Amino acid sequence: MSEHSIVLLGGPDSGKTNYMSRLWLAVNSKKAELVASQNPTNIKYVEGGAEHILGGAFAPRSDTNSLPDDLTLDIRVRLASSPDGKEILISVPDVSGELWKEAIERGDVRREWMEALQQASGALLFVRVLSTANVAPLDWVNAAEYLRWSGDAAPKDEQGQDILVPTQVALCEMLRFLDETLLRVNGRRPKVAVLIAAWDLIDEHRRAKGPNVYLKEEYPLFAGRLADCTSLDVRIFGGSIVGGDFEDPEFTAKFQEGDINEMGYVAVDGSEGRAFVISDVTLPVVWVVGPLFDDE
Ligand SMILES: Nc1nc2c(ncn2[C@@H]2O[C@H](COP(=O)(O)OP(=O)(O)OP(=O)(O)O)[C@@H](O)[C@H]2O)c(=O)[nH]1
Ligand SMILES: [Mg+2]
Repeated sequence: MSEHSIVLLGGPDSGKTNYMSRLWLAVNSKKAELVASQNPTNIKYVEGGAEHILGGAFAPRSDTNSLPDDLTLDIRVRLASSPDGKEILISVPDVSGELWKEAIERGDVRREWMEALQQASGALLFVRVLSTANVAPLDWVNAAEYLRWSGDAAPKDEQGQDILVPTQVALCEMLRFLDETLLRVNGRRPKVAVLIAAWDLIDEHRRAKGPNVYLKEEYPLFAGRLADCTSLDVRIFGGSIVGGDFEDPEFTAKFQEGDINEMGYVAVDGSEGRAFVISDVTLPVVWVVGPLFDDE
C-alpha cells in the first residue's frame, strides 16, 4: 500500500486542529467520500479534538512543544465512489501555527518538523475568517518604520510594539515554502487546497459570492500570488466544520440535537460565479490525494 503525507499549514488560530479532528469524525463515519479502512494506525491526537467537537465545543489550540509524531493523524483511506479500489495510507501532520509564525519571522523551520514536512506531497493551507490572530497589512506609518528596520531585532511601531508580519505576507511565504518542499509524485504538480476556515462566520451575501471572491477582497496580495502560481495546482475552498459557531448557544443547542454527519460543509466556486455548498468536509483532502489513487 502506498503511503503519502499531506501537511496542514496556517498561522495560529487558523482552524487546522479543528478541521483535522472533524475530518477524522467524517472519515470514520464512512458516510463521506473519503472513508477510513478497517485499521486506523495513529488516531490518538485527533480523538481528543473530536471529543470536544462532539461535546459542542471547538478543540483547543495546539501545544507548540509537541513533536511531529504526537500531532500526526495516520489513517488508511479509500474513496467511497470506488469501494473495491485502492487503499492508501495518509499521514497528516498538524504543525502548530505558532511554529509557522516563528518560522516566517526567522526564515527557517525547526529541524524535527522540517523532516516531517519534506515527506509531504500535498497540503492544506489554512486562513480563518475573523480570527483575532489575523494581522492586517501595514499602514503608511508602520510601513515607514518597517523600511527603516535594520533586521537585528523585531521592528517596532510608534508605541514600541512589535510590528507583526501581515497575514497575507505570511501566506505567500508558506506557499513559497510548499513550492520548494512538496514532493512531485510521478512528476505531477503538487496540489495545495487553500481552506478558508469558519466560512459560517461570513454573512450570507458574501458567502454566495464564493471563496475566490472572498480571498481577493480580504487578501488581494495572496490571491494575486495564487493566480500567478503555475508550479503548484491550487484550489480554494470555504470550510465550516459543523456548519455554525459553538460561541452561539442557539447553534450549539441545535447541534446537540442533530446528527453531526449532516453538519459541516465545504463551499466551492461554481461555474456561474456563485458558490455551491457540499455537505462533505473531506472534499479538500479528496481533491489533494485524488490522483494518488490512480497511481500504480
Ligand atoms: N465558527 C467556526 N469557527 C471555527 C471553525 N473552525 C475553527 N474555528 C475557530 O477557530 C479557532 C482556532 O481553531 P484551531 O483548530 O485551534 O486552529 P489552529 O490552526 O489549530 O491553531 P494553532 O493550534 O494555534 O495553530 C477555534 O477555537 C474556533 O474558534 C469553524 O468551522 N467555524
Ligand atoms: Mg492547532
